[in-house]
Amino acid sequence: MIEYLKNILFKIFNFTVQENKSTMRKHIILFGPPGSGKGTQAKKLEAKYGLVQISTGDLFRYEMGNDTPLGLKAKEYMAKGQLVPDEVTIGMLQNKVDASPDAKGFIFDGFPRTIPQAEALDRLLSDKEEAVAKLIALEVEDNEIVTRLLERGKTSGRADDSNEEVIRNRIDVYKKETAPVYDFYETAGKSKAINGIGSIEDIFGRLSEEIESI
Ligand code: B4P
Repeated sequence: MIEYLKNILFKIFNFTVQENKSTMRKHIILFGPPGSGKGTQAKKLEAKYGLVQISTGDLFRYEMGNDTPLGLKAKEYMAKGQLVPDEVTIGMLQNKVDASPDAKGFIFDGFPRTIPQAEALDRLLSDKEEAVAKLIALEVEDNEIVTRLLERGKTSGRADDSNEEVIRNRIDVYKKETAPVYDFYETAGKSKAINGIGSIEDIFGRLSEEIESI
């Protein structure tokens, strides 16, 4: 009899856990230095897992392409390899999240890039009784980044990819202002670094493993 009751309780508990796991939205932060492949991988993950990619870099480039007031403001900073101010970035992000209430989850690509952005993201999600599930960082060394971005600069027309000094400044800004975001989520046991060197498919495989382990 006791064995029977234990079995029933186990089944109910297990069902509840599975149910929660399948209905909870998965929010992933794709992290790493400029040119580490966040945008490249986020698009592939979006297609595989049905998550919605939010790239703050792409959002700014869209605004710049349309010469909006936001775009004109972002242009000043991006062309020098600096970060766009937090208040501008956070407001834009909030609008984008609110515009996709039915998403299965988000892949935040290039956000958060500062501790205040991370705190704002946590607040925004906790207002919805949700949270970041995992931060996955792509590790790539400086010289590889410079090579990749100068190569992309030949065809992208992006001012921030066109000279080595600006690219090195972006790497410095990453180390000073963005890298602490890794530690911020590490204290909650949510950060994981993976090797960002190799073929795009190999890196995609490493990322998929991390996402499926959540
Ligand atoms: P972003 O647009 O976010 O992007 P990124 O740092 O240039 O590159 P990403 O890591 O996405 O690399 P990608 O896949 O493209 O930022 C641009 C600027 O926007 C920032 O400097 C900042 O001014 C502003 N900004 C954005 N978000 C902000 C925020 N939250 N707060 C404040 N300011 C913000 O790959 C790069 C290249 O490498 C590509 O050419 C790709 O083909 C190649 N590549 C990718 N994977 C490869 C691999 N495995 N091997 C070889 N090459 C590879």
